[in-house]
Amino acid sequence: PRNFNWEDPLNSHALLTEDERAISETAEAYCQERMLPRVLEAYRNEDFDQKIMEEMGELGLLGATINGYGCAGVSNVASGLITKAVERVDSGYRSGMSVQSSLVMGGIDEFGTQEQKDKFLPLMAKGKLLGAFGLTEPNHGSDPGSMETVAKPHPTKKGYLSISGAKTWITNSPIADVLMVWAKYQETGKIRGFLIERKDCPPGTLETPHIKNKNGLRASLTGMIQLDECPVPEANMFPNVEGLRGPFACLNSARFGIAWGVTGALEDCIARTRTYALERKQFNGNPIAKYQLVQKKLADAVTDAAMGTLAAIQVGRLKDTGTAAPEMISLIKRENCDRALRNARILQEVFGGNAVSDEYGIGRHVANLFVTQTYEGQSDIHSLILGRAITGIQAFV
Ligand code: TGC
Ligand code: FAD
Repeated sequence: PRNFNWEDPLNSHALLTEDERAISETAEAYCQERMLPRVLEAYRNEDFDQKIMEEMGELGLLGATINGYGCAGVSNVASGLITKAVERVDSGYRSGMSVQSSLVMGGIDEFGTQEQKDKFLPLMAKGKLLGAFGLTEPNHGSDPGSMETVAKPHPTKKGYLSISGAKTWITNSPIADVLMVWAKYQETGKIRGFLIERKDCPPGTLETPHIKNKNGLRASLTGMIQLDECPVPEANMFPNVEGLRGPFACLNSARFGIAWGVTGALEDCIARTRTYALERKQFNGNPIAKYQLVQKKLADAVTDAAMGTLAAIQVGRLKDTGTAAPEMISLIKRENCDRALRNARILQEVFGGNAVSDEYGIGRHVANLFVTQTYEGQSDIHSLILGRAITGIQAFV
């Protein structure tokens, strides 16, 4: 039978369970009906509507792979499908969700004490408490191991640590209630994770200034985290994880999510370009979709989106069985982000001058996809992670 579907050319749908299909349909319906109508204004005004997190919470889309605490406990593939639905609308909305779900809730679920889990996870699952993840610093992005933020015993408050330092480019930081900050613990010199609650910080010890005028990811809020001898209870430190393994374990899930999400953004670029190319006529009244050069652009993009989806499903299945190596996640994060960005840039050409109008959506995806290629390990850094695994020689320093 000739059942080729350009929207799912390799029939990845056939690899999904009934539950995964149902979750995907729920997420896609919410995103298309409720999120999409808001994105143009949000992007123009650099405005993130916090209600979106609560709406996602009501639908069970936050921290979806976590078992218990009001979370859905779904497969990694199902969570990838949710991410893809959100990023089909906008990478910025997916960013807000990734930080909440994969980085902060995922980190608390993996490394938190029972008290920390009980306190934060149920409210975060409902989107009523918002999280941020602070690893990157002004002088240390690709190399977080050299971070300068430090946690030392508090000089006056017993049972408290004092944290000082600056984090930058932090998604959600201007509005986050709980900030997961990674700092060097002075006693051992090792990196440890801390949960800093905004409401408990005395004035002047925590500032989270908004980084404005971004030229990508404008529907997501980004800021700094500035800590000046901020008192943090010792009970808010993750007890049993030290070194970079802590933040990188959180990043494994978030990077996996990005590999899924960007295929959603690319698929939206494909659908928008196809519609435009069929409607726009040039030379003898022909739709530009008739011209081979335009068709090749679509063929390349559809091929890369299909391959990216299959690879993400495979890694998701391995992740469910606990057998996904971090290098596999680096492989799909790098490849899917690079391909999505490259194809989106080329598809943008099909819109001619209209590509410059934000009404067409394609320019927004291109600007966003640059950021996806940069954060959570820039693509060249993932090349070096893979190169190290292939050769046994590390090339970072
Ligand atoms: P290296 O020697 O490679 O590793 C140090 C320790 O960490 C362990 N480890 C991992 N553990 C779990 N999962 C992983 N993926 C891991 N990778 C490494 C490793 O076993 C070792 O453990 P131990 O116990 O022996 O100490 O460390 P390195 O300093 O040489 O690392 C180099 C490099 C380049 C790989 C790493 O620093 C890196 O990945 N850099 C990229 C930085 C990054 O991804 N930043 C992300 C910031 S968060 C963010 O961008 C959120 S955006 C969210 C959004 O808005 O969507
Ligand atoms: P640099 O590390 O200075 O790198 C600059 C360039 O040099 C890159 O191309 C890099 O690949 C290259 N390079 C660096 N070292 C090497 C090397 N050894 N070999 C070859 N090339 C190299 N961080 C968080 O902690 N939490 C967040 O929520 C968060 N959200 C973000 C949101 C946005 C919108 C953005 C833009 C960033 C966000 N980040 C966040 C930060 C992001 O993770 C960093 O920007 C990223 O890790 C790169 O670090 P850097 O910007 O310092 O670049």
